[in-house]
Amino acid sequence: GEQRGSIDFDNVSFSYEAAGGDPVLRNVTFSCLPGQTVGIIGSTGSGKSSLVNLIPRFYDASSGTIRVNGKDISGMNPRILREKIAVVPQKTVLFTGTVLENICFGNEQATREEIEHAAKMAEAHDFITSFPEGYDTLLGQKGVNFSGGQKQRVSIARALVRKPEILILDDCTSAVDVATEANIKEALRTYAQHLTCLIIAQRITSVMDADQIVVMDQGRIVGLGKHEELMGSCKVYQEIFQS
Ligand code: DUT
Repeated sequence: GEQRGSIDFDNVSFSYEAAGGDPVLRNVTFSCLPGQTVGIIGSTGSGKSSLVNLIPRFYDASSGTIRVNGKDISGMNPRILREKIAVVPQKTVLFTGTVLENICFGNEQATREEIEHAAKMAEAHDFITSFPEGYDTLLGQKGVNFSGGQKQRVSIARALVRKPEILILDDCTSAVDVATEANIKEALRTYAQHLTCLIIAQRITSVMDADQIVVMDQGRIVGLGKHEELMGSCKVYQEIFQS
């Protein structure tokens, strides 16, 4: 349908404690169209991860409504909801096993072609194939040790091989250099045009070219728009830009 990959937050508040906890999200409202790239930026503790973790229902909102593809997620089966959504977490989790096993984890029916395509989009294929064993390279205790940025790219490939409608990158390109990160975003634009992407980042260059940018401060959205608009209107964004 036409709404594949749309996300709507309507006056969403959230606290980690069921009763009376300090809200970490306050009256969050924004919409994301199918295929859009949305950047999320803000200081540490401002609620960026909490916000995206509500989308696959890792936690449920305390009040307000979240819709995915136009449907209120509070009435959806989390397992079915999560089939559409891939989250690349802040902390990369790779296990002892081959690169191939690590990319396919949770998606063992993926074909070799699908795996290589995902790895190419994540800018991982070239460094993987530069190892003599290629995709059969063993990671972990008895294997090779990838760099932080290489691990993050394997983790992104793992998300892409699932062919999600919504991809959430939770500050998972921090160890990837700016040029490589730009290549990943370009590959996603080219090969996954209908994929909705939410990108949490610390660096402004990671979100500058997004269709819209959500600026978070103390659990609230304090800016919403494109880079140029925010540079003209949002003090918090200007401060991040200058830092
Ligand atoms: N918080 C909890 N419990 C959790 C996770 C976070 O109480 O399991 C609090 C810490 C913080 C607020 O929620 O006061 C928002 O945290 P979040 O991790 O969402 O903020 P962030 O913007 O993603 O911070 P960072 O950039 O450091 O990842």
